Amino acid sequence: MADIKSLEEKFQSIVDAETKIEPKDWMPEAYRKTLIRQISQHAHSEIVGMLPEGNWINRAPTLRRKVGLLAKVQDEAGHGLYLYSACETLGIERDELFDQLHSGKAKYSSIFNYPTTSWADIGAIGWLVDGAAIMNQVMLCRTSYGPYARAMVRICKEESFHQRQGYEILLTLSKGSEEQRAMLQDAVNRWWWPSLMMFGPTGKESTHSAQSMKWKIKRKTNDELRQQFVDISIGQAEILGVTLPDPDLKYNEETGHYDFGEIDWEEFWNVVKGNGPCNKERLAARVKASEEGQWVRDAAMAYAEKQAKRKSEASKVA
Ligand code: FAQ
Repeated sequence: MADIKSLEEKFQSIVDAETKIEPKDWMPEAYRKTLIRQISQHAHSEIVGMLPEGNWINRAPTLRRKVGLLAKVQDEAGHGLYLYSACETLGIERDELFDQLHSGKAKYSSIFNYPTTSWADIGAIGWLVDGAAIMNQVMLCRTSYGPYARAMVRICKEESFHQRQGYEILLTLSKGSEEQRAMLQDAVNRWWWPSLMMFGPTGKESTHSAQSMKWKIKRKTNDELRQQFVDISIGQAEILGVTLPDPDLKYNEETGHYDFGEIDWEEFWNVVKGNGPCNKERLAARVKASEEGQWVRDAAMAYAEKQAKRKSEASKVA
């Protein structure tokens, strides 16, 4: 018992000294579990996040837009793969992570349970959803676990491109016809609040924050990041000529930040618990993709086994 305590103290002093924790280092079991939970939820979010946008690849308005969107959706797949790999360094198999997603045991970001009903939604996802994701992920480049921090550096660079491709789509719509401007406003009306929810629950409802901040897994609270996101979005909305759907948005001279209205937390928890507009559809799509891809994994395993067998037979002969 005393041993564990001194190991934990030593671990905390390493974290406090800003030295990265690496896979073979000793770590408290709860630290490992928290990381597996967060990194796997993050990986699942990237993979499920391909679905709402994938819906528009064959309906993109021009070849240039299609190429941009295809590249973005492929990047999300890559992010999922880096993150699953980072998660595996903590001693969990990828199959188990997939089982957790497919059985509904693992969470993924609430935002991907909303539908993409118009082309402007693709712009709004880039501007707001990727924008919110970057706000959160920049701090994760300094997270205490080495493999996660290193994966985040590359992911953030790619997310910045995603944010700009989305904003550019909206900028083009903002200079278009009345109908296009209405489509832009409608998309912003639907994506604004769910984007604020992405940062996670507020105050004490954020049950993991205090411990994760102590371990420097998280560097800022959900509320701090949400506020930063609101503050930077105001000027960007002005350039687009859109109104953010919150009558309570107002600059506060005292705090130097924008005050904003009450988030509908009932809606948030409802979506997190699996009752959002697209939860069932999203999970069904992932389960179907996994089942249909089983033969590829089986073939790859059979090939690897055959190669290993040949290699061991060859070494016996030699
Ligand atoms: N949705 O105590 P906290 C992207 C859960 S990637 C669903 O505050 P924590 C790229 C939370 O898991 C977007 N559940 O938790 C892209 C916990 O439940 P549990 C994803 C949520 O971990 C863009 C409970 O509530 N980004 O968008 C959500 O300290 C465009 C209590 O919450 C990441 O995953 C939510 N929004 O803080 C792809 C970043 N929020 O596990 C395609 C990494 C909270 O106890 C297109 N993750 N919950 O059952 C993080 O930074 C953190 O995990 C937070 C939550 C900040 C998300």
